[in-house]
This record gives sequence, C-alpha cells and structure tokens, in this order.
Amino acid sequence: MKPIYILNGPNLNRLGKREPDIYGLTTLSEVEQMCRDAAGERPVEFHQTNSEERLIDWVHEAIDSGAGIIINPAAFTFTSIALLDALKMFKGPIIEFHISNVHRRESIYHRSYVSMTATTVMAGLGAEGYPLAVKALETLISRGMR
Ligand code: DHK
Repeated sequence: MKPIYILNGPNLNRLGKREPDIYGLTTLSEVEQMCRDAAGERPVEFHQTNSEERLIDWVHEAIDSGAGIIINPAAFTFTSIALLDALKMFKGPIIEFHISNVHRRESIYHRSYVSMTATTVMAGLGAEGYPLAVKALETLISRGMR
C-alpha cells in the first residue's frame, strides 16, 4: 500500500509554544501520532522542515511513490511558486491544510499559490483537524479524485 505524505512547512516544529492563541498547545509530535492513528494500515510519511528546498524534495518523493498528500506549507503557501510547480506534478489528491482560518487573518495570508492545484483546502479546525484530513484523504484516494 502506497504511503500518504503529510508535509509541514516552516515554524511548525514550534507547535505548542508558537502563538498558542492561534495554533493551540498540541505539539507536532502529538499531531504526528494522531495522524498515524487515523491512518490505520496506511503507511505515513510525516515530515516537517523550515527549508523550501527540502519541502519540495519531499513532494518529488511523493510524486514517485505517494498515494496522496496533506500539506501545511505554512508561510510558503503564500510565497512559493516553486512549491506550486512541484505539487502540480503530483497525480493523486492533495489536501492543503492550515491549523488556523487563514481567511480570517491578516491579508498576507489570503492568497495561496497552493490552492491553485490542491484538490481541497481545510483551514481553521486547529491541530485536531489533521486526523480529519487523513480520513478525508483516504476518501479522495478511494474515489480516485485529483
Ligand atoms: C501556519 C503558518 O505558519 C502560517 O504561516 C500560515 C498556517 C497559517 C496554519 O494555520 O497552519 O499562515
């Protein structure tokens, strides 16, 4: 069974300590465990990086061997055409995920390059939204959606 890729961008390694009024107190390692629990038999590649290059390299890995992607690109959502170009190559479903409701925040968070290719966008559910995204991705995979 092909793995799903759950990719996290810059500053998300600081979850639990970073602006808890926005991002909550759940740590990234707790998020990873919730995702693995929700994935059941499905293998999970769970990664976080503060480097745009490394994030793109994981997208390339997913292109060759992944069933689906959940990506929280964090700030790269709004800046990276290189990330958009990489995600466009992925043939499976892509869920763009944000812990906060980016549309209710400062305008710098309102225009997502990733949304130009994502199958769907989930935002504002908090860290507890990650396992919901895992379940949603399984549905998209089973329906062969892109
Ligand atoms: C996380 C970030 O780091 C911000 O740059 C985004 C996103 C919001 C989130 O809500 O998960 O704007």
